[in-house]
Amino acid sequence: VEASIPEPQRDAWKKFQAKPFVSKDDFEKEVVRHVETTLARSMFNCDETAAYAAASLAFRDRLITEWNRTQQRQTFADTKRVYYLSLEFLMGRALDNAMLNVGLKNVAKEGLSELGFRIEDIINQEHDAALGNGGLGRLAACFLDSMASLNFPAWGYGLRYKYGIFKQEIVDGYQVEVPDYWLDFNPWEFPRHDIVVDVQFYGGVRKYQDEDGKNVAVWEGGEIVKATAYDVPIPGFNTPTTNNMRLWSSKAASGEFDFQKFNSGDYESSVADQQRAETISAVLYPNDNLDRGKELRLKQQYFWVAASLYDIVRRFKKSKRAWSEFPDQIAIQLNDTHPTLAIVELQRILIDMEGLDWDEAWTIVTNTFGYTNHTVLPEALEKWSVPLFQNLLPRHLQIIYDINMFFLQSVERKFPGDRDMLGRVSIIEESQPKMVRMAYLAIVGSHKVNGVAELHSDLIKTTIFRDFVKIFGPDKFTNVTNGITPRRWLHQANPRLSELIASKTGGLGFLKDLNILNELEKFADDKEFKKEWAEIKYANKVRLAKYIKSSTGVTVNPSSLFDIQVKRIHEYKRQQLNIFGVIHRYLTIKAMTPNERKKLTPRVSIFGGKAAPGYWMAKTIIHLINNVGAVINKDPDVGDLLKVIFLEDYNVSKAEIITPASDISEHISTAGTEASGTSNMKFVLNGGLIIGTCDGANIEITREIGENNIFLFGNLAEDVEDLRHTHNYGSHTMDTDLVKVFDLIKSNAFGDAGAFGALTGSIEDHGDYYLVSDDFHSYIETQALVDEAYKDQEEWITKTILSVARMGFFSSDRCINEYAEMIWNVEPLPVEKENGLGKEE
Ligand code: CR1
Repeated sequence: VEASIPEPQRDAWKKFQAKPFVSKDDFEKEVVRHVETTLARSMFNCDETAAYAAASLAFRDRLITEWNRTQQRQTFADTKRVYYLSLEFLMGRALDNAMLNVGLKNVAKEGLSELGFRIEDIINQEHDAALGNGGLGRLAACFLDSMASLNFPAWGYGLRYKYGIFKQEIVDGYQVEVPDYWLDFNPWEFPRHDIVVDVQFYGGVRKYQDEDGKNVAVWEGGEIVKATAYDVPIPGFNTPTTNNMRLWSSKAASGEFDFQKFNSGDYESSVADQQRAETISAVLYPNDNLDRGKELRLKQQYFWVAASLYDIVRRFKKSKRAWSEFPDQIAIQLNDTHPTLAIVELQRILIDMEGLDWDEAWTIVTNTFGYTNHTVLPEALEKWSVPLFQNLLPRHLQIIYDINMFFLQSVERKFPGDRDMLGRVSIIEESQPKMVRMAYLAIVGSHKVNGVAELHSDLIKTTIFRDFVKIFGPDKFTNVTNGITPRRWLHQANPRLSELIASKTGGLGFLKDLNILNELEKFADDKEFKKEWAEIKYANKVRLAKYIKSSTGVTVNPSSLFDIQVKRIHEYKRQQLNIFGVIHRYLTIKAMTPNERKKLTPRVSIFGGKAAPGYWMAKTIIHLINNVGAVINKDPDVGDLLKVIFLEDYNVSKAEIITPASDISEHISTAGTEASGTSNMKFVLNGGLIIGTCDGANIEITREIGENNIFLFGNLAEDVEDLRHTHNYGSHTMDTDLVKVFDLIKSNAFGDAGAFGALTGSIEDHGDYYLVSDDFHSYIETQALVDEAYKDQEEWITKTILSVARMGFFSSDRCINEYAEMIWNVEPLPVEKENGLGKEE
């Protein structure tokens, strides 16, 4: 820790050291000060926006004081640190989370009330930080929360996109994308104008032998872009530990060259350079589980990786340790293949800049990195064309070729003469053009590779990475089943449920040790407890019903069964199966007598999620859902028996309202396609049951909560391949109920059927890759079981209590402890609680 103030003057500093506020009065004082000074408003001129800004600034100041202390403590302790590299961090809102994690939400609530505001209104002013697409980005956010809460010395590294995931509007039933400019006012970030890294692109490589006969490679020419650091404090729950998320923003290097251009009157092109550089961190690619191979994306990846590694290496070099100690001090986790270039960059730094031998460097590299795979979908596996690489990162391409050569030599030694194997596992795919297979590079350059749920981790070992298990042995491959932070997804999203649980389990301890939820089992048949439990669910449904009314105009009855599917729209996640099921239900209702209708369980089918802007089929599914809703919601024969809602612009803050309000949620991917899923965990933790396929984490959820408490249906992963084969080469007979659904669509009942031809055609005529027809019958039957089960409310409530009681395993704290032990080999840095910090509410 650098300290520039000499000893004699330090007393004055100590005396006036920042003191984080603890009391209501001090909080109010801070708010008023920020309104008057930071926001430059005159007294009494404060609307909700300004009150949000001031309250956030007050909390930010508090977090940053703790952040400084945490960084000092961690530097002083000099223990191993974790760096979590993720191109996405889907953080959502920060104020509510900050208040809860430091244990001062009640203080803030009373303080704001004295100043004339309701805390909910203030919290609602905040714009989501939406630097992610879906599960992968939200997982990174949950992990940051857990690492801080468990006192791990850990940093997140990412990109500071100017535009996060687009805002979704629904116009005439269609998705329209609107840019998400979120940085207008962001009190949670600290620009670090003193932390700037030069990142090089393009140019060429000059090779020569130095006096000692050593081969030297110099990467020269090309262009330089500047990376500026923006730091975001990450508060742990009930601990002073406040970790860091460092996001990089790009800017043109304003070197002499630009200056010359500018002076010589070439103003336009100097501005163009500036803009081109700023484009790098301008926008998040809006694809979930899809790789489009665009050059700008590769530029983003290298920009972020180069800046982060420079930062990490610089910090290490200050410790003056030997290079061999690098992996004892640093663990770097690659969140999917997006940061795989970090492997190559570290090797380049060690051999080209620091002069280490190849082997010495490679040992350090492989002991430093761990790689998490998040998908088996072929269209999501990253590959970059060799010519593109050659142009943008010429030195890196050479190093990749060398890594590949040494790797293939070792394979050859192990499997002599197996040329097929060499071709299959080569990091370079011999296609036209040649491609760099990033997942293979990530495996070869890491010491551990993990999947995100048991089935998924088994699948990668037996399918896409089979050969690598033979080469490296099975111990290199492991599983860490995903989890979620109970702080945001229970305490923050469902405060009443959290309070009830706290009252029965002796306080908020369950938020740090989620297995304490087990104690709820003994209340599963407790009349009084069940009543309160049910009241809370009902209140959460009323809250969602109000939101539905205000956002869509549709009135829904909170006593109906709320059936929710919210996640990115994707054919493999099968929202089409759900909406076809809804249409089937509609047909059934229409065919019923009034007496029969009386016996039916009324349902509200709620959908939400974004489609990637270029994913036509996903957009068609959204269109169909909206058109079906428009017809059903105004059909007098149906009334309250069925309502269909599409919630616009699903995001983290909306998930906090939606998740606690479900009775049943849908996790119905084609078996073997959803690596884990994490919203399944959120819904069960909030007292909802799920209908799902035997896929991803659904399987482990079933094991934990018991198969009586979940509605499973559909074909198994092991049978998918054969079924697809039959579709394509045998006979493909459509499910008869699904045919009726398609007939209704084709009768233009939901608008011009031509609009949905590609969707129905993909199932009827083009092989039904996602097995919609194969699973339809089982899905419909299982939904009927849900209807029946819901009629017995006593039994239903018992099921939900038992399920919540058994969800302890799915805390992201458990995941982080597993990563720490099996992959990172790091220990937490315990902290003494300081005065007034981490108080429980
Ligand atoms: C998976 O599709 C999983 C998350 C987080 C996604 C989802 O099932 O829960 O990762 N994969 O592990 C992904 O985005 C690029 O791959």
